[in-house]
Amino acid sequence: MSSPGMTLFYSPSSPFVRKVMVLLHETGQLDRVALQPVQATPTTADAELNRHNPAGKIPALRLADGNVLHDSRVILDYLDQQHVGEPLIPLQGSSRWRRLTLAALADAILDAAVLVRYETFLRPPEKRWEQWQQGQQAKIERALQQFENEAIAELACHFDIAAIGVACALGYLDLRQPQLGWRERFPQLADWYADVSQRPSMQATVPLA
Ligand SMILES: N[C@@H](CCC(=O)N[C@@H](CS)C(=O)NCC(=O)O)C(=O)O
Repeated sequence: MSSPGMTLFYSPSSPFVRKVMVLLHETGQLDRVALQPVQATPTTADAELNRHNPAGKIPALRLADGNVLHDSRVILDYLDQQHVGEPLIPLQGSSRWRRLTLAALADAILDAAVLVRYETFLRPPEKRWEQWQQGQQAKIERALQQFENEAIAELACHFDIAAIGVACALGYLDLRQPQLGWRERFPQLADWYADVSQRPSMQATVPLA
């Protein structure tokens, strides 16, 4: 086993970090990356992380030469170019733009769900804004509806950048919004997720609260 040359600023509960971890598993690159645990929220600063990523967000990936990559989309693109197997991000053509668009919609679920988490967990109750939270939930539900109605066959054909994003988004909803009941409303997505969540890469990265 080679010694890790890269360092991933990491939390076991972050769904954005999970996407990176799943890709590392899927492409056989786990032993190239050391994990550096970080507590990142808008109200808890980590000085080292902030120096590397002024946005103060994880994941960030420090390369062997000291350069740091962020955010998760850039890291996934970089890591996907560091292995010899079939790329998980199509290199060109219409499939590249379609798969990246599906992955971006999965990220939009995560952006909204992480903001809802901060609103309900970090923000003092007297400062919460119900309508704003409902607006974030509506983004999540519209995105799930679109995956259910228009993208199941595409997700099922290849466990790539798009499928990894959607799988990590669903895993995060299970962690933070177990009351959502998305499986009843989006049964095709539920069947697809039941299947992909058996993959070793998904099993090994189940988020910890
Ligand atoms: N667009 C970023 C989002 C990353 C993100 O929101 N990460 C969360 C953890 S799940 C974070 O670091 N939050 C800290 C903050 O918002 O200050 C990406 O794709 O990496």
